[in-house]
Amino acid sequence: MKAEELIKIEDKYGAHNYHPLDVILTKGEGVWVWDVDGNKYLDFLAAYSSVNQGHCHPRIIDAMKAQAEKLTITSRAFRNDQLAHFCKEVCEFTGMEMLLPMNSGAEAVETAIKTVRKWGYTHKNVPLDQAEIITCAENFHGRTTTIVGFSTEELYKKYFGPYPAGFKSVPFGDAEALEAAITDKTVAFMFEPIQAEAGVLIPPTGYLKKVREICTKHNVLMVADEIQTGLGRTGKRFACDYENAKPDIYILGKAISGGVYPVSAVVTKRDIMSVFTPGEHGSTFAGNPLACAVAREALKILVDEKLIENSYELGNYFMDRLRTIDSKHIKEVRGRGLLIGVELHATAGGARRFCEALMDEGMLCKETHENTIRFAPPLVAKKEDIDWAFEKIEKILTTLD
Ligand code: IF1
Repeated sequence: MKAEELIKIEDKYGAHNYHPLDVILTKGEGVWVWDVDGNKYLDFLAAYSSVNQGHCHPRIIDAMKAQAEKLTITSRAFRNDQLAHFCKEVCEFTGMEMLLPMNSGAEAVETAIKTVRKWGYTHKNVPLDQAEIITCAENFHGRTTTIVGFSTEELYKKYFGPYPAGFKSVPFGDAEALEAAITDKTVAFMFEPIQAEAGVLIPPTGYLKKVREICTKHNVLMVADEIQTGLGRTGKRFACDYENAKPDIYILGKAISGGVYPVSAVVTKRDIMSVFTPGEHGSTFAGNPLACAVAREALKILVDEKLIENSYELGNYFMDRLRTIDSKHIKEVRGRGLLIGVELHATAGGARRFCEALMDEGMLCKETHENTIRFAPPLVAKKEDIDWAFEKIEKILTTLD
């Protein structure tokens, strides 16, 4: 079927909750994807940082096929022989003690919210149903009704209320505002160590360390949403590692399965995770053997192929090169590892037209918040891929008016 026809049908029968670039992909391998007309593109979005291991990594696909032929799902009514390994391996990788598996990122965020609330009632004597969670302005943690309720972005939340109580907002990067917002009822501070959706915003140096100190001082749980920034995306295992600030809870998703299957998780210390008793939380699909087998292989690849180190080195190399571009449109290049934002001036006419022009050059990326182009290639990218992309980016940023 022709691309135009597919677009027509999708627009007729599919909800219009996205505004995708009109490229219809049908195949992927490593950093490359192909459209239905046979055109090849370098994928510099990596499905919002989920295919960090590259598209259709043969080891992940083999693990998936092998497990699919054996056993796919048992539900948690019974045990399966993959879950134990998955929990142990992720705990060892993160330096944590216990894991609760879920499917989507938003579900893991919801799980973390339930965890810290129950912890507050059982470990901190917060009066029942009065727990407060502090979040950041311009956060992005997902799309459930609870999560959009504490979003500060009108597009994500308006018309979807009423919203649950129990959330407070402070400016991102402002440790004093966080400390001032804490009360006896505060159970947690939940944040992204780099705000990706908000435009790849990196907090001031020392912020993460201060957050750690403040949370410890006030007996408030530090909950890092590393769904996007974790597992090597920013050039370290976790974005929090840049300041050796270890949170009490990591929320993980996306690349934990290499983007091959929806897998997410909350990982934390034993005394915190121990708040859950049987029946209080769960999901039909969470922790199924297919998910666990895929995620186990994806995690091993990050280590075996040194993708975290690669992200660090190539990210710095890429940012150095981007900073040499002499374009009237560029306001700032910022990022960590291979999570990079190029913010354009308000006069540039929005980032989307640059993404569209890059698509015509054979490169896929996505604007975020109007004026920022985000570059987040799979972490298996090589220097030559970055150089290839750089030529295109430089061309577009210096030739478009
Ligand atoms: C969409 C952005 C990326 C996330 C963090 C939780 C979730 C996400 C830090 C929820 C999801 C996605 C979802 C995607 C767009 C996207 C995104 F542009 F909105 F910000 F990646 F950059 N925490 N991020 O980034 O995870 O439930 O989606 O598995 O279309 O909504 P999910």
